[in-house]
Amino acid sequence: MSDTNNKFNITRRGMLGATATGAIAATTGAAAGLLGGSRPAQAAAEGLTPVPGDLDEYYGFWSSGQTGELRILGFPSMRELMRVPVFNRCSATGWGQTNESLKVMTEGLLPETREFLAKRNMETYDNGDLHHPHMSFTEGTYDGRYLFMNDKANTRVARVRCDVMKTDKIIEIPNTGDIHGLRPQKYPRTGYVFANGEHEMPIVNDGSVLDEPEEYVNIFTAIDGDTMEIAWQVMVSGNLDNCDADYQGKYAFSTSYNSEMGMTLAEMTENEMDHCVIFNIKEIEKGIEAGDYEEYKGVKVIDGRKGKNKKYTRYVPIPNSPHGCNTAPDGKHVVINGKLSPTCSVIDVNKVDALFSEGAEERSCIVAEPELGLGPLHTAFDGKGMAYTTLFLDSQVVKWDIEKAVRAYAGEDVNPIVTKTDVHYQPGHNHSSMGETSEADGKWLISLNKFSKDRFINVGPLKPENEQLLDITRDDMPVVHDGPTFAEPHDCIIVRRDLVNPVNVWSRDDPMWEEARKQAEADGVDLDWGADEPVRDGDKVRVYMHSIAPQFSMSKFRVRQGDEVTVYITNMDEIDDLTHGFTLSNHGVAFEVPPQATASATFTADRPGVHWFYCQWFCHALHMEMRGRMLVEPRGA
Ligand code: CUK
Ligand code: CUA
Repeated sequence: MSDTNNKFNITRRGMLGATATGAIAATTGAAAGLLGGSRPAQAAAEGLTPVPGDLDEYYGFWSSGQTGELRILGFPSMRELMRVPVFNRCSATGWGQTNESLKVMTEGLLPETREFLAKRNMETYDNGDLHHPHMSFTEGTYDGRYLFMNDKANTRVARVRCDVMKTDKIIEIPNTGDIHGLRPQKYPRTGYVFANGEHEMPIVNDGSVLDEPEEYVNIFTAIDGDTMEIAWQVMVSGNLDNCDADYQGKYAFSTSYNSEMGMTLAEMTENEMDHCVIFNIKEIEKGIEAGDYEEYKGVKVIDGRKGKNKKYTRYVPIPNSPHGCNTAPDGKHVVINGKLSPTCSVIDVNKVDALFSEGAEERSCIVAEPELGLGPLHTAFDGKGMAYTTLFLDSQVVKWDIEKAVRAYAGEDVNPIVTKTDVHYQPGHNHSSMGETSEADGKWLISLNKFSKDRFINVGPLKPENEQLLDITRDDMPVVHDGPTFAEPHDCIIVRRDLVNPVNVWSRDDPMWEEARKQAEADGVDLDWGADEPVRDGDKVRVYMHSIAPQFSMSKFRVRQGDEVTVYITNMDEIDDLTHGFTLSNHGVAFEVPPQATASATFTADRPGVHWFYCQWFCHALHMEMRGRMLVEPRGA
């Protein structure tokens, strides 16, 4: 097997023969042929897409689970293009260390969290569990403004600006435990970002309650995606898992396991039926307006628990422990994935109005419940009436026909299952190109598999995950690519590239370094060009430098032992891809400074002597020479 060029032959539709095995043999041969001569030319001649140097048709925005970052892939080549630190600290970019990133990471924390962290000598958390990245919508499709994502580990929601692909807001969600499911409102726009609190908590969690289940609640949160402030919360019964919004702007849906509100495994799985909670957005807004809420930690909380006010929520019984929740691009169907049940339950959104009327039958909005296989977790769509569901236990993806499933449920003798493809192994989420929008195009499906087992050479007991690309333009949906990933993408979206338009160079007016701008102004320094000497302010010293390849504007500066030093670097290069960095050796200080950006870090100078700082981003033929010295004069000298 040739392994060097696998990336470039995997998407080669033209080569795919009548069977998937034939295709694999053919593409392997092609890869071997690529090893000599001009690769791009030869690859092009062989009909490979994309050839080296080609740009992808889609952006893939990938979560990274417990790594805490967002990843950007070129899709369908599956080339990893960028990592955007979000909840994690990043050695390369200085995220979690620069003042600019620390502001984003700390300003949205609750006061008690800050206090708690301060006692541990921490400014902020430096880990996160990022499961669900989703883009803002306008009228049912992606609009390229923002990406939103959850942190299950520390109960937060973050936003990434798509113009610069950097995190600009992180907020902690009060009154709840561990944000899991997250989806933006699709219509008319985002609008709200819906976030599920996974683990139930006593609503006043002050240590006085442990074993009184009736004191525990779960919380559904609506965040204003424009301001990143919490609009309202709804108290519900049962753990909230995943969620999605409709294409009408009327309802949101959350899967909910543990309707028993049990604390142990036995208690949690007692009931045959759990439920899907449907939130009536307009009624909740009216309720907030009318003052029908309690305020907890400054947030308006509506009581939508089972058996309470039925205007706000409805509980649709679903077989034991449903997991994924996916609205189909037809704007009509919402698929609730069974997990412990081999079924998916399909809700017709047009029947939800009636569900909210008095005396409605609890399951009257369910129009199909096909039996698909073992462990259905998540469903993707092709926009042509087909659904693709991952079967965790069967290690398969099943393609099924939504309309046939509806007819079968109505009693007709039809089989909705079209085909099943083996994946390797144990798939969690899957996603199709543009599949969660009204513009689903039915070309590609990615299966995010939790286990790779024997699929790659052994790297020790901790194995990579395995992501597999399936061609869904073909009826037999062959797997056309394998790709290992580090811990642990749960979810992703695949976005047509014309919808995403990042800049190449920062704007000097960017709000990201607002604080630096104000400080420079107060110090009478031009932040763009910096100062010739450090600015002393008691024991605080501020060093303003600019960088233009291959030089920093200061080749040396002096501070005194014990000074609190802030170094501000402004990259005055205007050329795209000309990133500099600033590393101060033996001080744990390092960060990126992209073109036309300012970045800063603060540290205590406590080691007398000469310390070199250098640019750690290879920027120029004289990059190694891009350096300078900090002299720390001993106290009392
Ligand atoms: S969850 Cu990971 S497989 Cu957090 Cu979206 Cu279903
Ligand atoms: Cu500037 Cu390397």
